Amino acid sequence: METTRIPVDGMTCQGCVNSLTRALQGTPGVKSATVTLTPAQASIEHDPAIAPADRLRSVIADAGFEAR
Ligand SMILES: [Cu+2]
Repeated sequence: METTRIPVDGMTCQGCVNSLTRALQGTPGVKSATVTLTPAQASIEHDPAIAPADRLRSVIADAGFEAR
């Protein structure tokens, strides 16, 4: 298990935070995800063998946000 912090652009409200949290937590290999607006980022505890950082970044993009 590994923790990765990814800055996220495009979130404007708590609804964005909630939907991104759900998308990340619904991803296989993700144990937990904490998303905040300030700072705008996602902190994700994940198994990199199942959910590598690249996969997490594409989940963020698919949810409509931009992983920096
Ligand atoms: Cu929003």
